[in-house]
Amino acid sequence: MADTSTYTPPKVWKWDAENGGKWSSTNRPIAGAMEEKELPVGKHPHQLYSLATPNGVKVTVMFEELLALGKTEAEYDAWLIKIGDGDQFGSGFVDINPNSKIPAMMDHSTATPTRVFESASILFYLAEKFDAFIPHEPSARAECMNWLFWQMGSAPYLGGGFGHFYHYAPFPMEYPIDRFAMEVKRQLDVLDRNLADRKYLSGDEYNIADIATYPWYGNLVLNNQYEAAEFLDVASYKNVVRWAEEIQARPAVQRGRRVNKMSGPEELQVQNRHSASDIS
Ligand SMILES: N[C@@H](CCC(=O)N[C@@H](CS)C(=O)NCC(=O)O)C(=O)O
Repeated sequence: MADTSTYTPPKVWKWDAENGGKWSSTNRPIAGAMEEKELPVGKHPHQLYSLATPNGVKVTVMFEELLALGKTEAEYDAWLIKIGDGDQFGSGFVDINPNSKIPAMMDHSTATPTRVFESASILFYLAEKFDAFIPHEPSARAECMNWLFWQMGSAPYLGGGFGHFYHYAPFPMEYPIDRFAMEVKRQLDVLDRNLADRKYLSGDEYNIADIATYPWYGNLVLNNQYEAAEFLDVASYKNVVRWAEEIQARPAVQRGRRVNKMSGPEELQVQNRHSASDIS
């Protein structure tokens, strides 16, 4: 690899707010609220504040799956959080998620409202609350959690690593693209080997491990994000492609993908969702 770097790190890192990257207007090295801003509250028990990124879609798919199963008490209002405009730094949002990242949820059906942040924490909370999409038997439950936690630990290499440098960075850089492409291909191979003799990630049943993993790795192999299908030769991960196609065909997944969406064809966007009829 050619040594093309002209950058020498200073003794102490300093924030360059104008570094020009895709997210430079919102990325910052400090936490906490930047402005007073209350969040709206709708009439349903669950108030979701989110955006249809892979982490956001996990939760809207979960809600739509629960409703499709007939769990009417899983009704929810989904409010759009525009992370490009900095909505995640408003005081109301930070009260729910001190980490200032979507998705975040309030459950108003508990004695005092319960805040839930981190996508896997929300999936687990809803799975336990509605006794759905999580196995009961201890070994099966452990295997489900293995893959759920695998996803949470792995996807940052795909999104923050590979996706950032391949798709969003202001110019192509060989070293990080090479490093993260190698890791993402290794992860796809992990998934592919696991799915060789299993229908779903943790066995025969579709559950929160699949719901968490599809929006990242499913969308990647179906070329729905980063336009990297050819670069990563995703077609060679045949079991992952089979699994992703099957999940993508589920009506609840089709519905969940559209909630809090603010890009793509306008007729597919449901920026705020308050009832089933909002998704035509
Ligand atoms: N580990 C978190 C990650 C959430 C996350 O990274 N959310 C991104 C969108 S996918 C976000 O809100 N970014 C806004 C920001 O970084 O300011 C989860 O799974 O909930």
